[in-house]
Amino acid sequence: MPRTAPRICPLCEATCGLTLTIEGTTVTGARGDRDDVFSRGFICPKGAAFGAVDGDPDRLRTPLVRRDGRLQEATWEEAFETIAAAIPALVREHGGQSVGVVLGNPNTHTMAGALYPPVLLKALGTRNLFTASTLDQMPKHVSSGLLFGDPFAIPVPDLDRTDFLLLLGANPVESNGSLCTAPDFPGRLKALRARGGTLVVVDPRRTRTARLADRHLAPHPGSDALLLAALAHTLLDEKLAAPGTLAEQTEGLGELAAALESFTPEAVAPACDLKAAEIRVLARELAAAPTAAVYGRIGSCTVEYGTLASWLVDVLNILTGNLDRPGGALFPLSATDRAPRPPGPGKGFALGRWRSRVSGHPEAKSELPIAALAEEIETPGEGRIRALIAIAANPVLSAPDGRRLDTALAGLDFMVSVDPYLNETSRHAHVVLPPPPPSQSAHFDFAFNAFAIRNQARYSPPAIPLEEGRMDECEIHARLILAVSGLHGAPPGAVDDRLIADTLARAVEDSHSPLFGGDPQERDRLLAGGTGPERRLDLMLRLGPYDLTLDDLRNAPHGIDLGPLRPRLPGVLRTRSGRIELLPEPIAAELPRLRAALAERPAALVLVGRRHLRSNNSWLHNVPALTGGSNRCTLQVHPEDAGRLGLADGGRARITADGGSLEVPVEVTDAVRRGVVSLPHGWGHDRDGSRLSVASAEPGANVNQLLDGTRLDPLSGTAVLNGFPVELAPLP
Ligand SMILES: Nc1nc2c(c(=O)[nH]1)N[C@H]1C(S)=C(S)[C@@H](COP(=O)(O)OP(=O)(O)OC[C@H]3O[C@@H](n4cnc5c(=O)[nH]c(N)nc54)[C@H](O)[C@@H]3O)O[C@H]1N2
Ligand SMILES: Nc1nc2c(c(=O)[nH]1)N[C@H]1C(S)=C(S)[C@@H](COP(=O)(O)OP(=O)(O)OC[C@H]3O[C@@H](n4cnc5c(=O)[nH]c(N)nc54)[C@H](O)[C@@H]3O)O[C@H]1N2
Ligand code: SF4
Ligand SMILES: [Mo]
Repeated sequence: MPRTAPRICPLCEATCGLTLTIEGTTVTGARGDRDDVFSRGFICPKGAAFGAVDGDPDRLRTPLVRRDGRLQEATWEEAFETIAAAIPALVREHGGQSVGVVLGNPNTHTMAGALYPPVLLKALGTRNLFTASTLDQMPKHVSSGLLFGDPFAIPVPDLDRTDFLLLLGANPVESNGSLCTAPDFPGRLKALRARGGTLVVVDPRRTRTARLADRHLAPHPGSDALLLAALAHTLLDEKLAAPGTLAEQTEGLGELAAALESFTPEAVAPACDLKAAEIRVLARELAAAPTAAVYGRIGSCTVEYGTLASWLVDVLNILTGNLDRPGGALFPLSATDRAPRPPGPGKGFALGRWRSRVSGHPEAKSELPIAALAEEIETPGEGRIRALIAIAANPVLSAPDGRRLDTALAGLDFMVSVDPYLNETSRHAHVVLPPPPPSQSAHFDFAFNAFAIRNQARYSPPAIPLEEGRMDECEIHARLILAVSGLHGAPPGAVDDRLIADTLARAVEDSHSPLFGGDPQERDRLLAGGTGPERRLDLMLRLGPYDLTLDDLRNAPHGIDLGPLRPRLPGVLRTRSGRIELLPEPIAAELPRLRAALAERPAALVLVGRRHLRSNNSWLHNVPALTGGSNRCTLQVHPEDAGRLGLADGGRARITADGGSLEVPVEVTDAVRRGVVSLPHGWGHDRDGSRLSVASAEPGANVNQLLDGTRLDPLSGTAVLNGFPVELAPLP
């Protein structure tokens, strides 16, 4: 008899509640959970394919260990013994820096990825940390760090209540949203318009999101910072700025007008390829809306002025008085956030506390640019990365210049991959540790609840018991930490016990903590859950703002609603001044670079990316239900550009940029603007030694091979993945 079980979907940031149908130990179906307090039954084609993703026959079932140069099946004991024999010795001889750590996107979709990597980094004592953030949202962390003193204090648009949404460089109808967790984002955009609100989309492509909008502006890629600066300039110049009570909490308001002086609509119009008049109209509409939110994502982050654009998004939210008010952009308060404490000055946020060894890139949020990983492995000298631990990461496809990284990874002394697939990256490992499929893992959204448009908490226990021979991903991480620390063989629960004891010891001493004053051992005995990670989740909930426990979540399988977002200023601020720092020094120092862009002539042809509804970065191309149809790796070219260059729809072209050239199929479409071509990322599954039988049959081309890793947003170290110049030529 089939049974059902709830499971939060881990396939994108929307975190929809699913109802899985299970026969024996197989997921045979998935539908939206109508009772889920947040997603209310919404599901997309990826969630509907949960069973196929979960049951992909190419998923690894056992660890792999390299013997005689070949990866072969091994026991867990052998796998961890191999790690224990390699890493501690390297650290002893060459120091912790000799081990690099790469963390990929799915870490934000697993409990293990939230709970253990910080412990691993501490155990190794390495500063060589590289993550998908420097291919993604690092500019937003940096701007929030500078403005609010906390890189995780990222305001999210109040989608369900706003009157006006200005959305830049995001296509939530296909991506389902990012840094704005909102199940059924498309439905919420339609509802915004249905209640009389306005949606303006800024994107060089006429996306499915742009098609829902009242207005679509298609500027030249990479020019968002200029456009946003001109909007802010207009608000100040036309005396439309109305920060309201935010003014008292903000430093630097008075200096802003001078800092943005050059960025008049007329001055930015040529570089943006927009009309000055339409920029002025937009600024006036933004100011006139009863409530409004400005929101920027990938297309405003992974660009040349990503940090400035991210900063300007919140400058506009502040100037219009919309930051921290219902209908504007608010700070969520998740169930595992620290319980609020009295406002006051904090430690602030510093950039560039250390630099990368080879190119001297400044750290941001304790990370180095992933675009610089290959050179840190290849370049000889003290501090070279000799071993790598990659967890849920496929940088050979997701980061610039995969061919160079391929060669670098092949030259490592030792590499571990925690990954369910043998793919472009993990094929270089000496040990591959495969996590179980998501149906066999418990789930809680540590990351995305902190970016959700409604406060809520949901927990999914494993829908299916762990299969014989499998190891829970939390246990894999804990054992990995023990193995690299020279403690191989100790019980994995020791890692959690130690953390719980430390946290409790601090909490009982902290007068602002909900657990202040008790006896740590007694508190420890209260923690529910059979496993270390469950006990840690329980502790975080008890230390959180809502007086919740894990048992509360267990007793509410469809989640607990914690209400709409509420104003949180000044409590969220951790700046040294205890106020919003509107014009921080690193930003002011970047503005001359943006000013210089006013005079630059845009390249004749630049490339931008795109996402398909049935994709997820590099790792869902192996699921037949999610491939084919329009989900193909084609180069979209505007008809006029195609005509000028002699390209035909369905033909092939050679595309060339800094990092190399690719042969790609051409799709002629006016969905991209003139002077812009679009190629999706995550393709290029044509490398030997991987086990991706479906994906390798239709490999596609790796767009990141067009980059050489030198184009970065300087403050955040984020790779410029959008708006870089390319050349195109037809192929016979
Ligand atoms: N040109 C271009 N490049 C881009 C982007 C772009 O827009 N344009 N987008 C960038 C962005 S936003 C991101 S986030 C990065 C993503 O970059 P990465 O994180 O490097 O890549 P992913 O494809 O998300 O997958 C990472 C790996 O996680 C594995 N995995 C899947 N599920 C699990 C699990 O439960 N546990 C573990 N341990 N592993 C798992 C997959 O098999 C895969 O090997 O790509 C970036 N690259
Ligand atoms: N289906 C699907 N969903 C996903 C993913 C996936 O791969 N597939 N990946 C997930 C991940 S890791 C992330 S980070 C999120 C990302 O979520 P989104 O930010 O919504 O990502 P994209 O769909 O890439 O949208 C970026 C848009 O920016 C536009 N753009 C490019 N350059 C510029 C520019 O200079 N200015 C402006 N204004 N726009 C520009 C592109 O045309 C594109 O439409 O999606 C997540 N969800
Ligand atoms: S929108 Fe995202 S979370 Fe929801 S079902 Fe689709 S992939 Fe899963
Ligand atoms: Mo991402």
